[in-house]
Amino acid sequence: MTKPGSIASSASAPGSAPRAVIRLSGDLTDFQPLFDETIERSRGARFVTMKLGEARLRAMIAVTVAPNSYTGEDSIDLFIPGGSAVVSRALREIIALPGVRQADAGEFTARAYTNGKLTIDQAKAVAATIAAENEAELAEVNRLMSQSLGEKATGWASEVSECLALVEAGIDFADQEDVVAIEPKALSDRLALVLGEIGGFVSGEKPRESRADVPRVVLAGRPSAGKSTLFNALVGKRRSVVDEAPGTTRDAIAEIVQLPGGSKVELVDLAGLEDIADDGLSRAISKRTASEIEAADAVLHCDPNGTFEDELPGAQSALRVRTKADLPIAHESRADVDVCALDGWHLDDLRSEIARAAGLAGPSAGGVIAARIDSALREAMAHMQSAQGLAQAKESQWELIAGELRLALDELGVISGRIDPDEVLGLIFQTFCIGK
Ligand SMILES: Nc1nc2c(ncn2[C@@H]2O[C@H](COP(=O)(O)OP(=O)(O)OP(=O)(O)O)[C@@H](O)[C@H]2O)c(=O)[nH]1
Ligand SMILES: [Mg+2]
Repeated sequence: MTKPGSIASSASAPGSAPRAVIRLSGDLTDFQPLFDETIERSRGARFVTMKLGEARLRAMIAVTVAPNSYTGEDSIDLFIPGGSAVVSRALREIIALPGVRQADAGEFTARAYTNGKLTIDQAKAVAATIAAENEAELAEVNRLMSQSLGEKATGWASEVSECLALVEAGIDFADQEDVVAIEPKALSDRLALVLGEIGGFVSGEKPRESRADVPRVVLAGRPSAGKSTLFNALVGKRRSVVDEAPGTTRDAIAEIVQLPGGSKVELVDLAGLEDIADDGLSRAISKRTASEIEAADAVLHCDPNGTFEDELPGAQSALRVRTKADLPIAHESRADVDVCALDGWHLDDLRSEIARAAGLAGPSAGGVIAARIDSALREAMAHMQSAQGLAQAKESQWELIAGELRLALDELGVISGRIDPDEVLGLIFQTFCIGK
């Protein structure tokens, strides 16, 4: 999965600082044109003169040579004055060199993994430590790491493989009546042991898979605030009726929306909040709207004025969204996000904010990895349970049992890194910050 070429990236936080570090990895000769001096292929720190077009910059470099560097390749840590203009200029010069390109997110660590410098658990720990956004997330990642789940999953996978081998042997010798590779009961018992162990690892919370378990995010606000227009823009189709007349939406309309980082929410367009007219229908609509707001996991308070003076009935904290941001307002917006659903302005920002407001991990490595591991374990368990069920049936269907065991193995392989490393690797390394 790693692309060839030498790579470079700033390893410092954005902004100015006394010193900045740029990391380079790959082939030292690719980087040689950057410097007046010849860069010896030997470990150590030295002062050099760096070329920035006609200008010259004194810099310090720390060279590590393959295979003893972080990436396992020849590497240079380049220390330069930390002004952000200098850093971006230097990076531009570096990635303009033939054979050198900007590193992808996580690429240094991906290379370390491919070059055998890190185990998958260690690579995940790097990802997680960089990205863990809060204490709870870090604790979750630590829980997974400290129990060296990779090793355990390998153990479970080898037990399941053994069962599979026996089942397949049974199928191969099905015509020889006296050969029984594994009795259904024995198979079921062996799987039960593994299931018991895996069960201890999956988190207590149910996975958010079924539609009902996806967080519900409602759009609330005055009539004609632009809720339905925003809803349609986020959903990507004209699902809700839009009209200039206030009071267009009368009922709750729900659609699943994909968010950055692979998470999903159920977005709900609601009727506008009005002073309740004294008729049965209006009251019923208001009641429905209020109960949707109260039950929601997150509320998007839509207000084209950006003042958010309306009280939302029973809502916990709401994300303040100024709609119709193409229309000027005479005061400063007090919104968390200003959007225009007509041309899509800031809708990506809004999507990220929705993920955060709905309590989804979003695109951070810790959450994504923990969720992926959890879902792989659950899937593996489900397949093993089906295999048990099939084994206990009157006529054991060995072909189907073998199929289920193979699927369980695929899932466990996601964690042990043996069978389907690419997918999980891609996931891990993409969630890194660039420069790691
Ligand atoms: N200029 C501008 N107009 C918008 C924007 N979004 C919506 N509108 C217009 O505002 C009017 C009301 O839009 P809706 O999306 O139906 O508003 P709503 O909040 O769903 O209204 P109700 O269902 O009646 O509560 C329509 O005429 C839209 O075309 C926007 O971003 N900019
Ligand atoms: Mg509407």
